[in-house]
Amino acid sequence: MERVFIAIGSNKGRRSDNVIDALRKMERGIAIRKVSPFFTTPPAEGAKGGVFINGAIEGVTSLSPDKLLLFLHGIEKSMGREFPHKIGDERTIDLDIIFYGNRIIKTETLTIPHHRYRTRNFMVFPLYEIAPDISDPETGETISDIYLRLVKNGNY
Ligand code: PH2
Ligand code: MG
Ligand code: MG
Repeated sequence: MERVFIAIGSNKGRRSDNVIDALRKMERGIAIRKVSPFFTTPPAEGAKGGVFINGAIEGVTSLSPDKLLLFLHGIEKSMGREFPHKIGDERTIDLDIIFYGNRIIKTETLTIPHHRYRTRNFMVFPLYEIAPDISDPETGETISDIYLRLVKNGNY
């Protein structure tokens, strides 16, 4: 069993309904331990469409990293996401693995910790609410350190 953190985003359709639907589906493969508050966030990095809601969960799973990725993709597909993802597309649901235990993984299909989470308010702010004290296995910083850096740089 590994502890995992997953970022959740939606900017298409009934966003809060989509999130609840995704949480229910995730529980088929992940024992959810914590759910963060959800924030409304402006589309960043050229994303098209409307305002997002973003949050994160902490859970425990026996799925391997690759199986977890397939499991999350299956949920995205079942909720109308097109594959392969087109960069910037509006999405009913986006489920991204931020941490998988303390593992550092870099393959063609999977980068853990998430390759951009450290500079993304919409990932760090929810994570800070549920896991301020955990350390990034790659940099050793706590989520609190990363959060404070973003806020001090005026990124909020
Ligand atoms: N996800 C992206 C790109 N831009 N912007 C916000 N506000 N929220 C997101 O979840 C998001 C984004 C790529 O997955
Ligand atoms: Mg994403
Ligand atoms: Mg994604």
